[in-house]
Amino acid sequence: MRNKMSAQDIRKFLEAAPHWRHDTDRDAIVREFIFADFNQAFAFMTQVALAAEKRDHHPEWANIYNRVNILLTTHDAGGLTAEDFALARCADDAFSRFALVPSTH
Ligand code: H2B
Repeated sequence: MRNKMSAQDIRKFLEAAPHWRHDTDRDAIVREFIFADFNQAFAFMTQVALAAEKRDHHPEWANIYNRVNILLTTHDAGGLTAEDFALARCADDAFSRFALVPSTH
């Protein structure tokens, strides 16, 4: 069983990754990513999906056109673990590689 993060661990993560927010009802971290268009949003989701599958740790997420909302929590642990922070960093890294201008089709 993976260890749940302490309040201090969560605070530290949020200081380093300020675009994420702690959803205390779910004991999850959430972030909205906004792209230039659907193409970029879906390309981003593909990258995060591959990272998730590799880590055997999967997001709860939704996509509406150019927006992707991600919620991360560890279902097996009933709250946040280091796996959630690691996948959040993967998502942030992937996002940082997108130039937020529409792709040419
Ligand atoms: N993802 C997340 N976010 N939480 C989990 O507890 C989890 C997962 N468990 N992906 C994994 C898969 C588990 O169901 C499999 C059997 O390893």
